[in-house]
Amino acid sequence: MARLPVTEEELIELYGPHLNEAPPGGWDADVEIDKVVKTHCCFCGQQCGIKLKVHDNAVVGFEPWYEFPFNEGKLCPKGVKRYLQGNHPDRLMHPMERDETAPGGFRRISWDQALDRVVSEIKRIQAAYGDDSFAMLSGVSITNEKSYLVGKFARLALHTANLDYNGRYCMVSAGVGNKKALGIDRASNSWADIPLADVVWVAGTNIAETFPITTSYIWRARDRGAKLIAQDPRIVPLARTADLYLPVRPGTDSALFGAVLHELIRRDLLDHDFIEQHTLHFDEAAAAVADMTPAWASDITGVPAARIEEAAEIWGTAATGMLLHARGIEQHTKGVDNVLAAINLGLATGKFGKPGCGVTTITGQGNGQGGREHGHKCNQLPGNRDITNPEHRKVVAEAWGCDESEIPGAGVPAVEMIEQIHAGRIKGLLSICFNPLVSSPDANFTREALDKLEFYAVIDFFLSETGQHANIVLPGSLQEEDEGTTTSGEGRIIKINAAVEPPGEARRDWEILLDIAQRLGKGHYFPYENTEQIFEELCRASTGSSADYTGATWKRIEDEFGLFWPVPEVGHPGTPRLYEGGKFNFPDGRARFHGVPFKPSADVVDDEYPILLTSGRVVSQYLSGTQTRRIAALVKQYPEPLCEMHPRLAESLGIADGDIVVVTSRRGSMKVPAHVVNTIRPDTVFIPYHWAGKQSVNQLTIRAVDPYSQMPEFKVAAVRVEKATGHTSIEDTRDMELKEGAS
Ligand SMILES: Nc1nc2c(c(=O)[nH]1)N[C@H]1C(S)=C(S)[C@@H](COP(=O)(O)OP(=O)(O)OC[C@H]3O[C@@H](n4cnc5c(=O)[nH]c(N)nc54)[C@H](O)[C@@H]3O)O[C@H]1N2
Ligand SMILES: Nc1nc2c(c(=O)[nH]1)N[C@H]1C(S)=C(S)[C@@H](COP(=O)(O)OP(=O)(O)OC[C@H]3O[C@@H](n4cnc5c(=O)[nH]c(N)nc54)[C@H](O)[C@@H]3O)O[C@H]1N2
Ligand code: SF4
Ligand SMILES: [Mo]
Repeated sequence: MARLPVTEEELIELYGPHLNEAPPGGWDADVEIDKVVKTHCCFCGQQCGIKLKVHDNAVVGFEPWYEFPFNEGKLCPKGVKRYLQGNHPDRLMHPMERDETAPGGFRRISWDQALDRVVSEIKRIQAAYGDDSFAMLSGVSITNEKSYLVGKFARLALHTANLDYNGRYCMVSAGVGNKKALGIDRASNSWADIPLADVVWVAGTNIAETFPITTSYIWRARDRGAKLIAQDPRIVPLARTADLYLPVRPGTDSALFGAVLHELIRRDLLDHDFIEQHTLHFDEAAAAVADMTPAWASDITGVPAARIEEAAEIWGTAATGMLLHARGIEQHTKGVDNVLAAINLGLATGKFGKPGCGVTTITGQGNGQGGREHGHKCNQLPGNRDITNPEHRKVVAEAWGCDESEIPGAGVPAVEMIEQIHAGRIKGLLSICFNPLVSSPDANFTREALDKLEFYAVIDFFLSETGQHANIVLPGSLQEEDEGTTTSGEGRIIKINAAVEPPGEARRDWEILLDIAQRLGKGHYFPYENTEQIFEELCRASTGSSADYTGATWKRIEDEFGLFWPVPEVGHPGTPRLYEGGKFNFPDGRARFHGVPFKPSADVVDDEYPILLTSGRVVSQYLSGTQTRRIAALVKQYPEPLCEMHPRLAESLGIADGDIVVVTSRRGSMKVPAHVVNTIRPDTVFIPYHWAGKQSVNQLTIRAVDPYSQMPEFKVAAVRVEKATGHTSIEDTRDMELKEGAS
């Protein structure tokens, strides 16, 4: 095992001396608790219920919240330790302005100075280069209320078309696929359906590490005798217990799904009545897979033909079944194709709209579901409406009290936005809740882009790696410092309760946005006194849309442990399971099959770059790591990135476990210790992506995107791997300068 021994000294060297110093008064065990607040975990899309313990305006501990039905008190390591971040000494306490002469590169300024500068730069840049030259990037760790507000703020206060969000790297391929095939972008079921499935198929998701609480739902299905199929280039923990493991080569899932559909047709394991009554275009899907035999797919995917046939047999003969997928099949230039190919399998066998049946993406980010409904995306208005559709624009203009002509058109998606910054077309940027320098593909390019901005302001509670490039830093709020709602991966709208006030001069995110709008002379569009008023407007704006919150109220959400949208009218009970009775969200009620041809990935292996690199997560770290790299107990669990590789590959390259290796793609290079494990394909290496600078795997990834969703291809890059030469130690993996254009 390559994991390095981590001493206290090493931790301090890596992360500074203040890793989780106790707040004044000490941690939980020693202090009297002023109050206990029922709320939810700030991290992943499961949004587990948790009770936070508060003392003297600091969160000092937690208790399980057993009554909350989704997780019934269970939490993963991140949920258990989340309370430690709020008191971290890196917490931003006052606004700052870039000043190269000041220690750390920033000097403290007042809120008035900071906001005046932000507003004058917005005005200057827009006057000189046009409104769209000032862009905004947002994220979905923020609540529904704030997501809605950001959408309206960017369009009406900044008056820019160029708003996009970090879900562009997360949920968009699933979103486009869901809307194209089913008409609604939401998980097809509440998780209560998982235990009712006779087969659970997990494709491209490391559930035990990324959605740990979902594991218990799958165990319940297995207790009833359900079969488990796992499709992943790595034998992830859940796959180790699977009835059928499909060791798919990265980037080839649509070939595998296609061959399964081919087999379902060949063996006539289809639900003909369902196809006839509730779907369209089956013939197109069938024609596309006519030549996709298991033998053909085996060559492409590396999965033995017999296993592909067995998958078809298990899925096609089971009375009920759920297919759960996540970024492993979605973060590709054919992410949408993969999603459509997975949905085809559900439609062909009638596995929708019934207990224990569905094909469902597992939403990643905390509010990755709600945040993709309320107008955050570059081409979207609230209620998951289309910003280019005149009808949709009219409805939203009415809800916003503006003239339709005031709403700008579609802007550019995140990767293109970074490219436009690089090209000098976008000159100014405001970001909230996004750390694109760590999380975007091709990090060297992103860094160059950030340095070209004439003005950049960031709203965050820690100074992220991206924030270090800002001209103005505005200290915003942690999740537990504000009130609102999120929508979990199940589609359950839940209530986030404030436990503490923002410390020092930090302010709630939404108040900062309102203040900027006011100073831009657009305050009349944002007359809110609290976030509940924003929620009420959001619900009204969603009426009649494909993400309908009309009947939701904060009170009902709290009283009923959440509400599953659509809630199309007051008193409506909510909709845990979509598509009941085979009714899909199109005027004719029919789901759409899609013909999905197989396409290769953007980055191809050759003699120079012969190995496939894929990237993802480990259980103890969260996303770009801004938050979890500041929590000592989580850092200790997996302190730095490692490069997983199979013993056979390691041997052929003369690499032993723990050796420092150099991984080089056509875009960049990094040094990282090897972690030799027999749970990965021998043609593939895996590096988790939670670290910055020279430890960032995104130095290697490619900017190619899916043509429908503009999702970047995080899951496939061609690389070469070599043992580092000369005397190389772990320090070199931390110190190596970023290389530009390694090829
Ligand atoms: N601990 C932890 N949990 C998290 C997060 C976190 O950062 N840390 N983030 C949250 C968020 S925002 C997200 S999006 C989710 C992500 O959740 P997941 O999608 O489950 O996580 P990943 O590790 O990105 O990728 C999942 C799996 O895809 C596999 N994979 C790679 N390439 C391919 C391929 O071509 N085909 C197939 N079939 N599989 C492939 C990888 O081996 C990996 O095991 O996790 C959420 N939960
Ligand atoms: N190579 C590779 N790259 C990837 C992925 C991968 O699998 N491989 N996965 C992609 C995926 S799925 C995702 S979701 C993205 C995520 O990428 P990011 O969205 O960039 O990651 P986060 O760490 O969530 O960054 C959010 C920032 O917002 C701040 N923040 C969090 N909550 C709040 C809040 O309430 N208010 C304010 N003001 N700020 C807040 C945090 O401190 C942090 O600085 O990364 C993507 N990048
Ligand atoms: S599973 Fe997700 S929501 Fe639940 S405790 Fe872990 S990180 Fe938090
Ligand atoms: Mo994500």
